[in-house]
Amino acid sequence: MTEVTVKRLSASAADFDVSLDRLLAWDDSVDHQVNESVRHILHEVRTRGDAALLELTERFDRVTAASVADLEISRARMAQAVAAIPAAQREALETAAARIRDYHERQKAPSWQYEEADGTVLGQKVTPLDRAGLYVPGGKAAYPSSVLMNAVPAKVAGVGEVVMVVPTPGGTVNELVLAAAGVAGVDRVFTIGGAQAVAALAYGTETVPRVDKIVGPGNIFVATAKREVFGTVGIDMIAGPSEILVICDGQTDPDWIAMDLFSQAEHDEQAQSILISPDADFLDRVEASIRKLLPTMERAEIIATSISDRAALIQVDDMAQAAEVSNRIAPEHLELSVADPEALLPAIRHAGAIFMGRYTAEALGDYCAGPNHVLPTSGTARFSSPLGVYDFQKRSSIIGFSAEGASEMGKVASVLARGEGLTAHARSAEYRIKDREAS
Ligand code: HSO
Ligand code: ZN
Repeated sequence: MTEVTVKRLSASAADFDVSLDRLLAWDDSVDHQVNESVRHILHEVRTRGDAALLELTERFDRVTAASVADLEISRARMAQAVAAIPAAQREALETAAARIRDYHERQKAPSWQYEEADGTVLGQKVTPLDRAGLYVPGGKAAYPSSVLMNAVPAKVAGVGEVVMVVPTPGGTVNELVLAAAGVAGVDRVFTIGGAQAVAALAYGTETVPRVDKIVGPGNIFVATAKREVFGTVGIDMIAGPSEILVICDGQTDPDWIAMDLFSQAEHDEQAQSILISPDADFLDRVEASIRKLLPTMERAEIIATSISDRAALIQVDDMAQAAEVSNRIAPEHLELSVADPEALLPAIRHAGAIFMGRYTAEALGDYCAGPNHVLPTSGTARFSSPLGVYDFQKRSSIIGFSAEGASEMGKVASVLARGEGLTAHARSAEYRIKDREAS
C-alpha cells in the first residue's frame, strides 16, 4: 500500500511562522548545466534557423523531417482531429471553449480619450499583439484544457496570428491537443518543442514566424529558454507547481475536501495542497478520507509524494485567522468551502482564483467555469493576476495639443527642461509658446 504522511500545523503554535516558511519552500534552484545548454540551443537556432531546428528536433524528439514545413500541421488536419475525437469530448471542448470565450470577452478594455477645455486631447489606444506563440508541452502534461486557456484569450484580444508549438516525441501527435487547437482557432501549429521551439518563436526562422509574446507552460528547458528570450519577446509568467488551499468551516463532506486536495496533488510531486479549518475533528476526518481514498487513485504515487512532502492541515482559531494565513500563502487556487463565502471574501487579498462555496470544486475552474486556469503560483498572487485578454493587448498613449494647450504646457515643459539642463527639449517646447519673447 502507498505510504502517506500528513503534516499537521497549528496557527497559534509558537513556531508556526518557521513551520509555514518551511512548508512553502520548494526547490527552484537554477541549474547551471541547463542554463548552459539552453543558451547553446538558442544561439544555434538564432544563427542557423531551420537547419538547427531540424537537427535539434531529431536529437531530442527522434523526429526526422526533410524541412520544417513538414513539421507544420494544417488547419484542415486540426479540423480532422476535431471531427475524429469522440462526440462527448468534442462537445465538452466546445462547451468549455464557449464559456472561456464569454468570460474573456468581458475583459476587453476599450481605448479611451478625453478632451481638455483648450481642445487638448489625451487618451490611450489599445492594440492586440500582431502574433502570439503558444507553447504546449508534450508527454504526460499535454493538457488540451491549457490549449483553450491560452489560445482563446489571445483570439478574443484580436491577436492577428496564434502560432502553437508542441513537441511530438517519437512522432506521435496528441489528437485531443490538436482538436483543442482547432476548437480554439489556433492559426498555425508546428510539432517542435523544447528550448529550440522557444528560440524559433522568439527569433523566427525561415519557416517559423517570429512572435511578439510567448505563453504557455513547459519543463525546465522551456522555462529557462523563456526567461532568456524575455526582452526580445514578451512572456507570460514562469509557473511553479500547482497549488490548492481550502478554507473549510468543517461542514463539507471530508471526502470532497480530500479529493479537492488530490486534484492538485496529482499534477506533480511538488504540487502543494493545504487545508485550513478551525475544527480539529474535521481535520482528523479529512486525514482519514485521504488515507481511505488514496489507494483508489490512478496517480496514487504522485499524490502520496505530493501530500507527504508538501501538504499540511492547519488548525486556526477562527475564520479571520484562516484568511490571514491564506493571505500569507497567496495560493494559486483558494476554495472557500464554507456556508457563507461572500462573508469571508472581503478578508481575502491574495489568491489567483477564489472558488466560492462547497459546490465549487477547483476542478471546474480547471476546465469549464470560464475564468482562466493559468494563474500566479508560489505566492506571486501578491502582485500578479490570471492570464487574460489584457496579456495579449498593449497600450499606446495618445497626446494631441491644441495651439492653446501647447502654449500653456510649453511654459511648464520649458522650466522643467532647463532645470534638467536639456536645452533642445526646452527650445522645442518654447517654439510653440504664443507671443513668446524673442529669446
Ligand atoms: N490546475 C492546473 C491546470 C489544469 N488542471 C489543467 C487540469 N488540467 C493549473 O494549476
Ligand atoms: Zn488542475
